Amino acid sequence: MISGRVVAAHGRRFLIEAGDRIVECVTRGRKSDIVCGDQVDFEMTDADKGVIEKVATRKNLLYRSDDFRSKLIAANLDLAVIVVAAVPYFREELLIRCLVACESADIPVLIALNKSDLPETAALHQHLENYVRLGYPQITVSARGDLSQLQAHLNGKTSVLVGASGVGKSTLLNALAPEANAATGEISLALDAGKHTTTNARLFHLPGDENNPGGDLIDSPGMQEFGLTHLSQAELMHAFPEIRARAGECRFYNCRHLKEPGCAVLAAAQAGDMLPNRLRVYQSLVGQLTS
Ligand SMILES: Nc1nc2c(ncn2[C@@H]2O[C@H](COP(=O)(O)OP(=O)(O)OP(=O)(O)O)[C@@H](O)[C@H]2O)c(=O)[nH]1
Ligand SMILES: [Mg+2]
Ligand SMILES: [Zn+2]
Repeated sequence: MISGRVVAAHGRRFLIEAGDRIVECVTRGRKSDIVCGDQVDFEMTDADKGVIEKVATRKNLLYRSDDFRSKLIAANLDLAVIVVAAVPYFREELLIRCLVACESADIPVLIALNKSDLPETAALHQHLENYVRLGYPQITVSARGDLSQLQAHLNGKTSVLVGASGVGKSTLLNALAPEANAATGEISLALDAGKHTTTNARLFHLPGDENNPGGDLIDSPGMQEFGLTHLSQAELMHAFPEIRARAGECRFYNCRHLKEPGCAVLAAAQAGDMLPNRLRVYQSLVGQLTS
């Protein structure tokens, strides 16, 4: 049996890195819940092919889910870099849902506002100050400029780039990891929307030097939605720092912060101490649990 790490997942075929070798592996039977970043044991079945026998227990797993299935993104992460951009558009609900998923999976996050070279970015930069106040580290970068600040956050870690399509995840990766060559696409101007250029998650090594150890960076396909049907009400409440901080201040001990009288969370929102969009997303997530 050989041990290795999953560096790419294409349906039920996986690329496993073992030492300096890359082996294409399949799974036994119909098992397919293996993801980029997984540590696995496999058996060779051919000169350059193998079959995965065992997946090691994960430190954490980032995934989305709808009513029908889970969509695994990456496992064993030290950091999730949530990439946002003002162009083609900023989707705040997607950011909020990514943050909730990372909070509940215990994955540290970094919000990376990309495309700082574009004039549209300034207003978004200001808006994202709200997230800094919530305790989320944030940096502003341009994939076409100096990335040393981002690099510093990635040093020695396994990180994943997540976010909407067209925000520049693959462009950032290409700038950081010369080996990557991930396809980056021109935005379809006609639709004013990002094209889905990346179709599969893929792990790349970041070069290090005498001052930094490099790291590993996983590129992931852009998403339109981030389903969170796997989270319970308690997990949802805990995943919002501004709600978590007010736990116990509501009149009712089992307050769901929807429209209960004496609710400290609703009072905070009323007073401008919670972003309306965040309250709205929280309430719609909790509402879906009970409907
Ligand atoms: N002006 C500007 N354009 C950028 C920057 N980073 C990326 N882009 C452009 O944004 C477009 C989309 O970039 P991608 O890297 O393909 O975006 P992505 O997030 O990987 O998209 P998906 O793979 O679909 O999820 C491309 O046309 C890039 O050239 C940036 O910092 N500034
Ligand atoms: Mg991409
Ligand atoms: Zn309440």
